[in-house]
Amino acid sequence: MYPIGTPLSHFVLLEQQKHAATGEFSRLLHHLALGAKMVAKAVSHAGLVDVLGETSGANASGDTQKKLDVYANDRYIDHLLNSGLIAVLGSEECDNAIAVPEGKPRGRYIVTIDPLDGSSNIDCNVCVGTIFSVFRLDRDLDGNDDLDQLLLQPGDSQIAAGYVLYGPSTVLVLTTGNGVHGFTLDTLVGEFFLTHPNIRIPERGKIYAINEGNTSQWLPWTKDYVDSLKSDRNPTGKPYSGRYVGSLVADAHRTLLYGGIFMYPGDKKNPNGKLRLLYEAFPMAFILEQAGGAASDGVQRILDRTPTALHERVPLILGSKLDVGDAAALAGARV
Ligand code: P6P
Repeated sequence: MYPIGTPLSHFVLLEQQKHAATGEFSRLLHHLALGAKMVAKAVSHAGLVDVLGETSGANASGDTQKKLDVYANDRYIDHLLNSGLIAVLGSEECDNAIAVPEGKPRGRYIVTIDPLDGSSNIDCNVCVGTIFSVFRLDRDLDGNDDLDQLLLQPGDSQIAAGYVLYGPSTVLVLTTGNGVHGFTLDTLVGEFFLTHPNIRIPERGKIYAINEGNTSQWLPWTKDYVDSLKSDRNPTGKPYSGRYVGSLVADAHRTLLYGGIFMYPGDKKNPNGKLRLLYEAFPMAFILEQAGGAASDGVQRILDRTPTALHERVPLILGSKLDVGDAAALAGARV
């Protein structure tokens, strides 16, 4: 257990020593943290610099790209590609795999990233975030690799995952497979400091998060489950509170710290839901499981899945183990 206030750079070095790591992973986290600091600054000044507003572009999922989306994507991608540690990158903002440019050093790490999640909330100053997963190849690339295919790694093969919440403070939540730890950015010092060591989610919570605007499209199990949470017909015997930000990182962070359940389930209109498997559900599932929670797609454990496409969507039921178990059982999951 590291003391509150441990700088992220120190935490990463201590973890590296614990695993007799080469230092490459530490350098990778440094580049991710650098990207986070730059995006945090841009997000906090968005209203002051002409960074708000939309570009004329749209991303692979068809979402209109906000200028900050593009800025955030460029910052993270530039830092990672210049690290010399990357085999291939995948980003919500890019249709296909991102290769390391010819002539630049490559490595064995794969990073998939949603550079600025929840960006539809930017113009009204609601929390947004960055979500990422890290995988590691057991070999160097050869000239014949299909980079798009290389991104489609199984959920359980993640070696690290994290998110950055750009809110009243900027918080980086990270797992490397040994628990979940939260770091808060001191903007004056320019360093992340350990503020939430060894985060554990309550076994059951009292808060549910789902977009009730989709009620008319819900499958019967979703309606039955949410109705039970809004009444005393649930294991707590009391109604849950409803909270929904509409920014996955904000809703997931509250769920991680306070417990309860977040759902973006499949429905009659979108059987696979809205959220993306590779760079939203996988990292959040790894983090929640490492904190003692759970993540299901309503049929199976999220981390048991292997993507078939970079921008594949997946139903997501995320949160406290008992709450996710209740919902997944109603959905018919093999729990
Ligand atoms: P809805 C943001 O656009 C996002 O991708 C996630 O951050 C968030 O959880 C979800 O979409 C919100 O979607 O349909 O409720 O607005």
